[in-house]
Amino acid sequence: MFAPIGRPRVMGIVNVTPDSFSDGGRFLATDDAVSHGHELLADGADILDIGGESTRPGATRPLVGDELARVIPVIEELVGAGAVISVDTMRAEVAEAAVAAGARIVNDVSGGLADPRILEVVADSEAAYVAMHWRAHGATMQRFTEYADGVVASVRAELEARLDAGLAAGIPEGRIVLDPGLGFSKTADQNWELLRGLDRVADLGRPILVGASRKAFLGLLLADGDGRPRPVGERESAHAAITVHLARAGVWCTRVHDVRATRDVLAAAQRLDDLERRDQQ
Ligand code: PMM
Repeated sequence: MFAPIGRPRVMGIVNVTPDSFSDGGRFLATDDAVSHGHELLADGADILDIGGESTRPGATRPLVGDELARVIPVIEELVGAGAVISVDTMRAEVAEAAVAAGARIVNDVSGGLADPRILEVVADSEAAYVAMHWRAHGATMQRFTEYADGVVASVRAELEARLDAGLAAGIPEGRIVLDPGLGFSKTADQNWELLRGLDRVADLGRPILVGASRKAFLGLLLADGDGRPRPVGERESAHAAITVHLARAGVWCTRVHDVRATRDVLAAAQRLDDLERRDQQ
């Protein structure tokens, strides 16, 4: 899963939620989520990230039983189709059931802070663990955007603490991935600073995953003359520039909604990089 392939892995997002800001709950039904997963695989997704809890600012949390009912049948189906599955959850119970159903990655946006037992669940499995930078649940997260040492140094330090917590729980270092958590307790400017400072997070020595796709900071960047943010579905061309940046920064994985567009951008960037390498020889 971590062998170099010359480009970032592309993780396609399958949100099985009624209130996700980016796809508006279109994939709530199991069958719809599964067929969306198949589409993303056909578009070239390396990994599918299946989540049953919306983390949008202000979102309320689902009951654990509802989260399980949303994600487990979808994971079972898509594992059966041979896909590499990541489960997007902050809950140990959901992570445990997902891994039992064949998920190979636990993507925990809270980095073990929301439910620390998740670290033990991962340690007892063979799954990889994505620890994202996080400070609070969606209802309050935008109250916590103060970074005493500047956003890059603070996020780096807080992620290092999550890495240490994962190691202390027994997760082998080689299975841990770090994510700066764009949009989670971050202002738009702070997201840009983090994108610019990715190498300082990468120097913690772990593979990096980044999720920028369709996020609000892109909507603000592309706002119209009256300050109205660009609608969620119309942010892809700006995201393409970020994809090139992520490829150049050597990130392990980019988490996206539009897999096809992302693979296209990566193909073009890779072609140019190949020529540059040739000319340097
Ligand atoms: N963003 C969202 C959800 N899960 N997981 C990781 N590792 N990184 C992210 O940036 C991330 C995530 C929220 O975005 P969505 O509602 O569009 O899925």
